[in-house]
Amino acid sequence: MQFDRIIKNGTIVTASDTYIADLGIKDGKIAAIADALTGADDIVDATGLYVMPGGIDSHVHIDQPSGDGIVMADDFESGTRSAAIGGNTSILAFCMQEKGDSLRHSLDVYHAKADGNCHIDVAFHLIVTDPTPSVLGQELPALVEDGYTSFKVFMTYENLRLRDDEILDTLDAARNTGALVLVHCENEDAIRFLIGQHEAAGEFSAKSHATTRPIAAEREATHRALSLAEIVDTPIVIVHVSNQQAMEEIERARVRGSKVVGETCPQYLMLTADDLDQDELEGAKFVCSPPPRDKESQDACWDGLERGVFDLFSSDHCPFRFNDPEGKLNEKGKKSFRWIPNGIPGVATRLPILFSEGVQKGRIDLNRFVALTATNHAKLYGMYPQKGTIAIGSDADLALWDPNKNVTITNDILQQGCDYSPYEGLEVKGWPVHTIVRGKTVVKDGKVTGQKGDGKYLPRQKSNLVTSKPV
Ligand code: DUC
Ligand code: ZN
Ligand code: ZN
Repeated sequence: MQFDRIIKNGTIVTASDTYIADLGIKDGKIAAIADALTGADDIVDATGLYVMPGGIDSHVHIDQPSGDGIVMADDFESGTRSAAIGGNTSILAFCMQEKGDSLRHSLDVYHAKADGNCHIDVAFHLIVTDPTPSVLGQELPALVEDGYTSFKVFMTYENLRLRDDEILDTLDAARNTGALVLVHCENEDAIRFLIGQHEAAGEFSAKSHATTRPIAAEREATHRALSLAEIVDTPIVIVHVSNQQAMEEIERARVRGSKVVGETCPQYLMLTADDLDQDELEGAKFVCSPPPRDKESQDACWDGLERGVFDLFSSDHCPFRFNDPEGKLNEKGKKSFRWIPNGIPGVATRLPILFSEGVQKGRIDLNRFVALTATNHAKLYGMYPQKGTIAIGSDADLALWDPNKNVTITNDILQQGCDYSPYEGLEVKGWPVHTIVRGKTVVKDGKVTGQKGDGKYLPRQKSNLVTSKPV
């Protein structure tokens, strides 16, 4: 047979085009795009469906150490299963360096967790918490050559954050090695000051998570990160942007000539600080950093997606079970917001939310949807054109969308390790009914048809932002 499989009569959508055609798949790759293809026993009828590149979620935390007695709700099996349910075919997960450990050791630990356990393809960003001369001067260059071409640094969390001199050293190492740096921008000293004030005033409930991490703390750190990157003359990614003022910092840096990419996430479109201000325990479900803001900030983030302030729409999936002593309601977390683990689940709901709220409501078109959820991630993180598009020679990573399928989000359909979704009860129009990884259907009509091990580890090229290669 000429092909292993043909996807027939679908409407193919890429970041630039929308057209009806058949796709021929051979050995996990797209081998032909044409009208009326024949030459396969396995035919998938995609009449009335959109055939899109599978989602690439480039901001996912899985099985990450999260403090004494706290355990993340997803391992690589459940996290990638849930990602596939939501139409994703690749994720970039974070591999966190624990202080004192080498980056190589950290990667060995994460590979042991992930390899053979994933339903979809996985790559790693590193999180650098201990930027010693040997980490920056020796390990990092070798790891970039090995395909670990991006890493994140934190400006917040006492045990994770880097100080400005360390950030400068790290950005400089990135510039020298061709790595791309992602920055979590919140001012730790300001947050600690505010936590002290809240505790002195006897304010311990979840809503204080939002008031101790105000917009000014995010704006200031965003400005500082952009300034430090400008001083070193290296590109950066500002992740999980929540509001207009941080967006303005990104736009101003671009006007000055900086190469900067902005990312936002569903929580900044769909949630507000009021969600934390429910019953003091229920509010814990919505604790994430930066915190969700207000209606005005939601509108600003939508505007940023439409205008191109943001090139990336990621989930920042960071799941902790709610009703669990190892999760949100751990003993200390029940008593103070300060001990509620930061992060919410979202890898399965990212795409349906943007499709329903963005495409169906006329805020963005289908091609922008694909760019924001797949193509831009592949280009920025060195996976294009193997991933992130529908073209001859690319991996046959596809999500087939029924634009008319109405779904009410409930936690059970997401098949994740978490015991809740922040979006339970949300009605969405449009759902990925078929997820295909390198030619194999791993989810069909909400049922997992693949198995763990279908997903492979993905080494990556350097970012197009670093190499300035046209793509
Ligand atoms: N930063 C993230 O990127 N994810 C979850 C928590 C955090 O602080
Ligand atoms: Zn972060
Ligand atoms: Zn994150």
